[in-house]
Amino acid sequence: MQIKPRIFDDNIASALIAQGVNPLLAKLFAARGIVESQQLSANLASLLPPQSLTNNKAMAKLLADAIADNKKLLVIGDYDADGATATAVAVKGLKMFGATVDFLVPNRFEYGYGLTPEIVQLAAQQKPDILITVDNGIASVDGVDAANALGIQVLITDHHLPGEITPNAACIINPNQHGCTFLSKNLAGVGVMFYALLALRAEFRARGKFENSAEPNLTELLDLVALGTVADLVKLDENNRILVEQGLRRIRARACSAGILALLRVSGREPQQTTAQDLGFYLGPRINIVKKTLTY
Ligand SMILES: [Mn+2]
Repeated sequence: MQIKPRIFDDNIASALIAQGVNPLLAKLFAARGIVESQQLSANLASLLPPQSLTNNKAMAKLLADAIADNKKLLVIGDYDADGATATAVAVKGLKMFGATVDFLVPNRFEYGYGLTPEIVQLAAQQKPDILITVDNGIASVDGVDAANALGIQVLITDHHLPGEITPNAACIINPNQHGCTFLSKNLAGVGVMFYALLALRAEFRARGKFENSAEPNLTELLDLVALGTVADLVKLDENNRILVEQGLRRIRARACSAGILALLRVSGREPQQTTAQDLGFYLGPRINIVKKTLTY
């Protein structure tokens, strides 16, 4: 075994100490790229603004129009932990705004990965007006063409790196697409979908939809966002750390999905003491394993 010391800048560590950070922690934080104590905040108010994700405003308008027109939405997910939680966040979140929405998680071995033309054929049987991909879609050039040919609009939410050609979708949000200026490139698929919902709520707020009714409380979805983010092994940068910490707090307070409580139970974990490690090593694998054993 080799022990490799992490290099840190003494000046930064000293500045953190001056800002009230414990001296040992200051060194550890400095070695992990923290330069000011503000970055340690886990407040939701410190999240990057939803409108700063390129195209998210346009996405929100399309979703708000679709919901207002009572269009039939179909979420196209994936069945690893990020894809599954992104699907759940999409369906639960869109329903909070009154959407008519269902989901389809295709068998990767039968239909391939992403929005393939085969999956579009399968989805078309449900007669959706709009397909919304979560945690996939950025590479689905042929699938989006197939959907367009059938008159089905496609909205892509993804975080994977794009290829040279991007699909001809009505809207794409992806922090890693060319030209996206969003400051965190590390959102998981579930985080991207959560950001779409934050922008949608802002759009409906601007349209006066909540003047006589309560705004949906999107923080109720953060347990799932935390699970997908940790299980997908994306970098826990400042923005992701806020999402995960807030989700963990909800899980510890048992203010979370019944599914997460059930996974904790079969894992022999106490909800009150849930850590990111539990999400990564006990819960995530219990969702991911399904893709190897399930034949549906
Ligand atoms: Mn993912």
